[in-house]
Amino acid sequence: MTEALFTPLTVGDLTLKNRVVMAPLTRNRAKPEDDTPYDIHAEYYGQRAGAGLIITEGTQVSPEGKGYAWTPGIYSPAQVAGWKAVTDAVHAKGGLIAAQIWHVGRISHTSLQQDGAAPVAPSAIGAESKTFDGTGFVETSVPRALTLQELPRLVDDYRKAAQNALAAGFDAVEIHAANGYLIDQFLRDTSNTRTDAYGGSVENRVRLLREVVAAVAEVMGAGRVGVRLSPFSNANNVGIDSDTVATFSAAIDVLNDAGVAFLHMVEGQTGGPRDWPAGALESLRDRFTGVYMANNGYTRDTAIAAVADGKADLVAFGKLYISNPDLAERLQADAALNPLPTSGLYGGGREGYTDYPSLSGRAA
Ligand code: 8OZ
Repeated sequence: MTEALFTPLTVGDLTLKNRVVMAPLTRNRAKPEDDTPYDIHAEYYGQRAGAGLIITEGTQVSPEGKGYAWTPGIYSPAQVAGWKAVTDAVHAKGGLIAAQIWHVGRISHTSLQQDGAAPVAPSAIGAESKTFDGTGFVETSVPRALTLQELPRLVDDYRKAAQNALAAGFDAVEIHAANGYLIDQFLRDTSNTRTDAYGGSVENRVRLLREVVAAVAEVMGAGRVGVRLSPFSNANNVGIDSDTVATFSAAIDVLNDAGVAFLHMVEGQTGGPRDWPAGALESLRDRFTGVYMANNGYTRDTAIAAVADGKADLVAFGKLYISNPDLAERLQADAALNPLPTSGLYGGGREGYTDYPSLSGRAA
């Protein structure tokens, strides 16, 4: 049964060498002037190429999509060049890597926006959440509601991000539709009170997701697209939808209709308890017709059991990948894991980033 986690799997157009995925991890180390990845990003991701698939940290599709200091973008030529070095490093070590494309919506601050503009969101409702502006944690700014006329531009930003991901050599794209960021804000009736074609009914609230998935799939091919959802999470104080199963069933139907390769599911509260109403997660998981990637609090034992029992096709590990560059190899060997770090998570350079030892005792 142990082997279940370490056997290859075809995921859309890709063949993963094992079922261990490196989950997206925001580390706030991009070049401050232009949100470009450094050479240490290439080193960091290259060290982790033993995963069946790496999913990058969230990378903003536009300056407007930025919500934290020092997160990387994927909209400029310099950013594409920086990411090309990353994908080259991963491919040189036999790995596969997907770009997670991200727009934070209202989880931002005017100081992070061009000309100090208000962040954008489906509705002008503040999140009562915090973000990091480069000096400390600050309350997120009250957003302005996107107009109906500018939504095609927004979809286009995702399309361009996918084109850039392709140009940068990524094997796939994961659309970030989780954790209370822009697409999740559109999905839920707590953060979306629009009265036009993008709000109100469930069909309307999934419309932006449908259009973004279509645009990205047109560029990448649906077999190279995944989507991350977190239906049961109140991350970034997004608010729990009044009918989570109905809303997210419709979201999953969007993914099924488009034939995307994988659904990346945050099971329960992001980084917290694996809680959901009885049967709700299972009904969403069973509804999806593609490859199901489970995430949130998995250990070696629970991951092996989930794959062996058919409850997951892939398991994404976040925290464990921070200090264990060779996590997949360690899990397979049932080797000891490096302890989780308590500092160096967000911001800084090599320290706490590329200096964790692999099994051989050297930095990977
Ligand atoms: C931690 C810090 C900042 C952003 C997410 C992109 O939760 C994030 C994130 C996580 O999806």
